[in-house]
Amino acid sequence: IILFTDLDGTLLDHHNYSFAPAKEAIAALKQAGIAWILNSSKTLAELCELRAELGQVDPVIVENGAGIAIPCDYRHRLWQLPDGDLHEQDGFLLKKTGRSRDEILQLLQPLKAHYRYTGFADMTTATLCELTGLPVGGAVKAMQRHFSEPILWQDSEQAYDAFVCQVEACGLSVLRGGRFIHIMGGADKGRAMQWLLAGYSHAGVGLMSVALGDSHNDLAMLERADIAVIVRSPVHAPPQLPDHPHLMLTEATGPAGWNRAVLEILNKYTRDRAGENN
Ligand code: 2M8
Ligand code: MG
Ligand code: MG
Repeated sequence: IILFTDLDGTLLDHHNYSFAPAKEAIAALKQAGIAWILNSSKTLAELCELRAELGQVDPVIVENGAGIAIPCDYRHRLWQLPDGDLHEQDGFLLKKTGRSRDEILQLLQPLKAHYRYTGFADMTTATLCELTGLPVGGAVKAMQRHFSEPILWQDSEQAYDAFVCQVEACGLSVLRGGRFIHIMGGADKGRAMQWLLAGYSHAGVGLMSVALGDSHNDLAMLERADIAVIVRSPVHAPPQLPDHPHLMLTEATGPAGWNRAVLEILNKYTRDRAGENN
């Protein structure tokens, strides 16, 4: 078993970013030695801080799948390093899967005059704190982006549909998070998950994958998982994932829902394993 999880609104409370209600399941994952991968819209700077707080030692996927960071001292846990250019940075082997933020900003430039929205590139730290409830240090880290541009949409829904068409015509894509729209340069959480999974499969034998998320930007990851868990959001309707053969929707929101779902899956998994061994 291997677990991929979103953070904001999923493992972290949408409003106060606390993971306290999930502590029991986090301890159970560690106890079982199961790899758990943070797969988030957040930046590497934000995730470095969170890894320390969570005591998480496995790889992380940053900026909605646009970057994959494997700790340098983690090589031995992977069967093989998946293909692709990796470069070393801050103690991680880093894989970039999409366009750079500079390229994205350049492609967006001509659209700016036609729609009302504010991107992180044009926001002050104070505004970002106000919009997200992040402390100043957290907002500074959220702004250290390399492969994606979140925007706050301030125009009509109709204008939004036209905007999405134009963004896609530029070769970019749009993912909706809990608060922002993320403009992406060809990456998503599902593709990054797939790439990393290849490193864990021995001779093509894969692990059973579990993914947890709360928003539209999690769908590509949830679709690829053997067990998909939609964590209920206190602020928006659950994203639609029709036809998934093994889908759960949590009763509780955020980290409380995460906690119960992970414990339930772990209990079942260890029961099945015990059954196999008898
Ligand atoms: C942004 O991401 C969330 C993900 O759902 C959103 O779109 O609402 C990102 O900027 C991330 O870096 C930041 O930590 C988060 C804070 O709420 O917002
Ligand atoms: Mg989320
Ligand atoms: Mg997220």
